[in-house]
Order: sequence, then C-alpha cells, then structure tokens
Amino acid sequence: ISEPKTAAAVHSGKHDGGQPKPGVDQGPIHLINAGLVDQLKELGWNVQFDGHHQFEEVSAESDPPIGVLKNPRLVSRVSRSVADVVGSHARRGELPVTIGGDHSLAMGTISGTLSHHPDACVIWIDAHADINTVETTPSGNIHGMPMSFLLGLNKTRISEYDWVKQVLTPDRLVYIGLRDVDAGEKTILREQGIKAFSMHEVDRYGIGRVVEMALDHVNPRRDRPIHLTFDVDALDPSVAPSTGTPVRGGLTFREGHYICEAIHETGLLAAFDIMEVNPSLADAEAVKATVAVGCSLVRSALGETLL
Ligand code: 4U7
Ligand code: MN
Ligand code: MN
Ligand code: MN
Repeated sequence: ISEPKTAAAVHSGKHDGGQPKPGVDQGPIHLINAGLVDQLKELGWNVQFDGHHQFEEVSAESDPPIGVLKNPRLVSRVSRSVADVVGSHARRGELPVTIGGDHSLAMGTISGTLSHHPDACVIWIDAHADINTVETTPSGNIHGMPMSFLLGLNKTRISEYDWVKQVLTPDRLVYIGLRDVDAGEKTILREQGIKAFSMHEVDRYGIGRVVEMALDHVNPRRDRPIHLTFDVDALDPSVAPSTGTPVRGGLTFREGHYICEAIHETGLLAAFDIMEVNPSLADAEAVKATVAVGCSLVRSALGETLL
C-alpha cells in the first residue's frame, strides 16, 4: 500500500480568549513537549513544526465586551491569523494540524481550509454544538459560537468579525458526540437541518455505523476534502479530564480513536484540529492522561493503525 506521506504542518493555536478559564493556551505546549512531532515522524510524515505562533496581544483593557461577547477583538484577531496560517499550509499541499487552544480557533482553521478547498465538509466532534449566535449565547464565550459565524447565522452584525466569510453550508456539517446543547442551539440545528449524532445515536447504532452515516450525509460520493475538528471534551471526562467544560456520558477512548482512524481511512482528511486541552485543570496524573490521549488522537487521524 503506498500512501502519499507528504508534509504535516503542525502548529499551535496558543489561545484562550474564547472562554474564561486560564490555561487552555498552554495545551499546545504540553502536546508538543509530550513528543507529538516525533510521533508523527515515526508514522512516516515529513513534519514541519511552525512553533507556537505568537499572536498579537490585545490587552483586556483595550478589549471590552461587544454586546455580550467576551474578548471579541482578541478572539477575532487570533482566529484570523490562524486562518491565514492554515490556508497557506493547505495551498502548499500540506496537511495542517492545529493544536489548540480553545475552540473559537475553529473559526480560523475552518476558514483557512475552505479558502483552499471550497467544497470541503466539516466533521465536528464535541460534547457541545458551538453554534450559539450573538442572540442565543448564554455565556458570551466565543468558543461556544464559531459555527454560527462560519454559517453566517448571526443577525447582529459585529464588524470585527466581517472577515469570517460564510464559507460553509449546513449540509456539509455533521456533529458526533453531542450531549450538552443549549435550547437556542437546538432550535438552530432543527431550523438549519444540520445533521447531528448525539451520544444517544452513538449508543443506539454504535460508533462504526455513526461514522458511516455521518460520512454518507456530508460526503455521499466520498469526494469532498474533510476538515476534522476534535474537541477533547467529546471524550468522557474519565478519559480526558483536563478540559474547561467537561460533560459526563461521553465517547470512550476507543470510540474517539475509531472516529479518527475511520476518517483517515477515507484518504480525504484535509485538516485536523485538536482543541480544548487545558493542562491547568485537574491534577498532574489527569493532565498527563489528557495530553496523551490528545497526541494519540492526532496519530490515529494521521494513520496510526493497531496492527
Ligand atoms: B466548547 C456553552 F452555555 N454552550 O455557549 C456556551 F453550555 O468549545 C458551552 O465546546 C460552550 O468547549 C462550550 O457557553 C464550548 C454553554
Ligand atoms: Mn503553521
Ligand atoms: Mn468545542
Ligand atoms: Mn466542547
């Protein structure tokens, strides 16, 4: 079997502005220090590690809320830089792997992927739908909102976010792992006809069928590039405890890895994000386990097999 082992461009989205708990910007450093780059090289990838991008600093004083949105300028500017970085790696034919950082960064990673692959689909693995709008957000935390910007669902215009183009259509988005969806988000999913496999469907059909059905929905002819964005809180907190918004009843270790393995097998993976590892939440043992599972999810998505 010959596999095109081109370059994986690993870069860190060192960022925490999309949510209130300090520490999630340190997630990338932990994954890199755990040896992620060498692990991917061992899989045969020619890995280029860009380093921990130092994004523009916007001080809290110069970034007051816009309406209910917290840290709106910081989140916008960091995501915009990440969009440029991901887009330029994609244009060079590399596979961008973004290590977060909070999930507001997906505004950037997905914008970047779609700037090069306008027909790509998005598979979003999460306990949460991250599709709150300016009108529905119960928290004002932008990590719970990236999808609403990417789909152009916000009625209130926030000019700071004008750069986020409506690049995705609802039929090219699918969720797996949901179990904590806000009332306003449920309405949006229903109205937009967005396909979602919650933990209920994972229990009912098993992860194998769920991934197949998810792919049949967003990628019926198996010809669209896939952007896989993985929030580590999709996993059960017993598997990935060090994260800002854990929700019990999540994916098992194997279910999480199976998703990554199955997407790798399609040969269509165009970009991968691993998000929301927060090494400052939980004790050393729990941090180590969460960082390790983060690294192994990336390896599975990039072709590590069990045999
Ligand atoms: B994550 C929440 F209200 N929905 O909008 C919100 F429950 O990237 C949580 O998935 C968002 O971790 C979680 O603040 C964002 C809340
Ligand atoms: Mn990079
Ligand atoms: Mn998320
Ligand atoms: Mn989440």
